[in-house]
Amino acid sequence: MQIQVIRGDITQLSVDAIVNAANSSLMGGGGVDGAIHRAGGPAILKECKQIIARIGRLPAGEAVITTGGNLPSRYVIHTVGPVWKGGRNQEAAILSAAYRNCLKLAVKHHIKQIAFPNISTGIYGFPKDQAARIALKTVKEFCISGEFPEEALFVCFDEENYSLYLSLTDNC
Ligand code: AR6
Repeated sequence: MQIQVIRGDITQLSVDAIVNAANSSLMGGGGVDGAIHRAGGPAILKECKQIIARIGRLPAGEAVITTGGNLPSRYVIHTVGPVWKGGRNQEAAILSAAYRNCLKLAVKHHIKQIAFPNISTGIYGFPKDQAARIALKTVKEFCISGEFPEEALFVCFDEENYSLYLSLTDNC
């Protein structure tokens, strides 16, 4: 899998799928979630409501897929990262599961390019350095497990995450 690090707004990307750092209600929120729903329009929320009617809530670490609505990207994969509570509440394992389950959904839907925001590192307060290491390790390990998307993009919105990802990958 090719791994790319870029800085910018994930809603502007034209890829097969972008990932949303949502909450368990899937009803939208602030941060990247708010930006995706604003830019993607009501079709995304409509599908989220149908999913929630079926499953109740999306547990942290799991992922579901909807249309990209008005976004340049075809799909949105919604996942829920862990809320940081000090690090002894399975936060690392849940964050890793969130990335992994997005990748599994991508494979299932023949998605070749998947773009991730820095899940949990905003409102949910996960330390950025640890989160970046977990994200990269999970994506790399996924490649050993069988089928995988051709390209994973890490889209960093803030300078701190961007510098971290660059320092942890080869394209620095
Ligand atoms: N494009 C890419 N990354 C972005 C964008 C954007 N347009 N906007 C923010 N980020 P956050 P969380 C980055 O808070 O921590 C929501 O209310 C941001 O700089 O969006 O997983 C949900 O509904 C940060 O690095 O998500 C949940 O309630 C990263 O995205 C809660 O926030 C994640 O920050 C989820 O919190």
